[in-house]
Amino acid sequence: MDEIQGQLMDTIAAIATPLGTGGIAIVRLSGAAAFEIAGRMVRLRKGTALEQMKDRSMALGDVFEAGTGRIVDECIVLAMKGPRSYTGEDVVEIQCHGGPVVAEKVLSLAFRLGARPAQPGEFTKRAFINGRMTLDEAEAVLDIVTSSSEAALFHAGRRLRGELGAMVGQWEAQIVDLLALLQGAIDFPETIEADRSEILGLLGGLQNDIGAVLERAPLGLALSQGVEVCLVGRSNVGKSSLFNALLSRDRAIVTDIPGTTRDVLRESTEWYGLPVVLLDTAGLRETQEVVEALGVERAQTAAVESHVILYVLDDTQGISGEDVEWLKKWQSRNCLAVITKTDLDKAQVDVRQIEQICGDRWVRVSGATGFGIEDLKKEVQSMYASLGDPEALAPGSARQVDCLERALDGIEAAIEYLNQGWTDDVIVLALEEAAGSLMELTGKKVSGETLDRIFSRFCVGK
Ligand SMILES: Nc1nc2c(ncn2[C@@H]2O[C@H](COP(=O)(O)OP(=O)(O)OP(=O)(O)O)[C@@H](O)[C@H]2O)c(=O)[nH]1
Ligand SMILES: [Mg+2]
Repeated sequence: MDEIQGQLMDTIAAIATPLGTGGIAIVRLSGAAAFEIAGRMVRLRKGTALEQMKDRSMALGDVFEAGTGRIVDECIVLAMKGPRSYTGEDVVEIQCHGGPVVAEKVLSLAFRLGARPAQPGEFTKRAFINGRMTLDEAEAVLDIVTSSSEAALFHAGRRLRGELGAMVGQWEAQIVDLLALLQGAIDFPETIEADRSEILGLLGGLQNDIGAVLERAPLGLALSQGVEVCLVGRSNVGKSSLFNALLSRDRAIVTDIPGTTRDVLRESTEWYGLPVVLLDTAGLRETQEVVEALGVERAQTAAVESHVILYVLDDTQGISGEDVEWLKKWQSRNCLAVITKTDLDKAQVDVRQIEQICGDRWVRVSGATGFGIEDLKKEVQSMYASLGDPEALAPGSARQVDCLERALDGIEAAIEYLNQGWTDDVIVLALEEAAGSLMELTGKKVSGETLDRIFSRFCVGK
């Protein structure tokens, strides 16, 4: 943590609002010299010094260029003294007019007076390092900023308010108590005896609780990162037309030439509250053409790596032997057969044949008229709705899932050792692993490398 603490010496600055024209832009400074730097670039209208501003107060002022004295813009200054600020340090926010030139100019003045450019997520990283939030809460901040649906927003909100962290903290405390008991029994075997059946009961409870939260992980990850839905099928069946219809815009090139799509196209969207990343791919076919062959390879990889496969069939052509092979190969995954071009009334796809492979997981649509498109979205959304209540508490990142899985492994190992009659020191080792993994989740125990990985995903200014 020392190396991490060392980074806190500088005063950082960044524009906290998106670049572009708008009502206001906010330039944010954080660090020991925030008030001093802001005081040398903003003159308050009431005539008092900015450094004297009371904690959590605001004042009208003018940003001026040191040296020339030229006024850059009028502004509102917000003063927040550490430790009761977002970062836990002294924070000054300068609200100027919302134009990119003015905001950049104000920021450049802060840099000239000694602030350094903030790295992505550095304000939130400082909040974590200064104990203003736990690591799972910091991750929730990012999920709120990037949430692409209301369900995702509410889910991240619960985590930002520390509900997941509090639960994990309780589990950790229970394990730490057990560790103290076991350690006592090891050190003072004559006076302390750990009741093994009681410990087994407690560990069984923890196993159930952590297991229940882990079961909701697919839903939590879907909400925070989006469900990857991949359109695949033979060439020219109408995948790109569906891609456009599902996005309600003309995103992918559509032609009647087989092999039109080459690369994988990805677009974010939302279907009935479910954040979705939709993928369009090259048609699956044997080809000697180098670029197309690479595209076909990528299509298969994309399908396998996606959460949901939409296998597209052309209703004017029917089902080929290849279609049957692909459908059989992917039916154990979340695969839905999508029969398109139904507007042409050819009805060549034998639905009974589809049902034999996919059961009731098929829909009829038309990329040209939009028929069935909403039903298709609802069908995918319902696959996820069946995973559980979207408002229920669940981990929101692969990192959190990994920590919980390792904690569960540790607990299950301890249960096994207890049942097999191993000595207390072996059980202690397994439980230490479990407690350590839970501490990693909330950030009580974390490496600088993990922090860098988490915060590099943030934008500058957050
Ligand atoms: N009438 C009708 N024509 C469609 C429909 N969907 C696609 N088409 C036509 O079918 C042809 C192929 O459509 P695409 O969407 O490019 O097919 P694709 O599967 O993406 O093709 P590749 O990228 O080559 O694999 C085009 O001429 C489309 O206009 C549909 O629902 N109805
Ligand atoms: Mg295409």
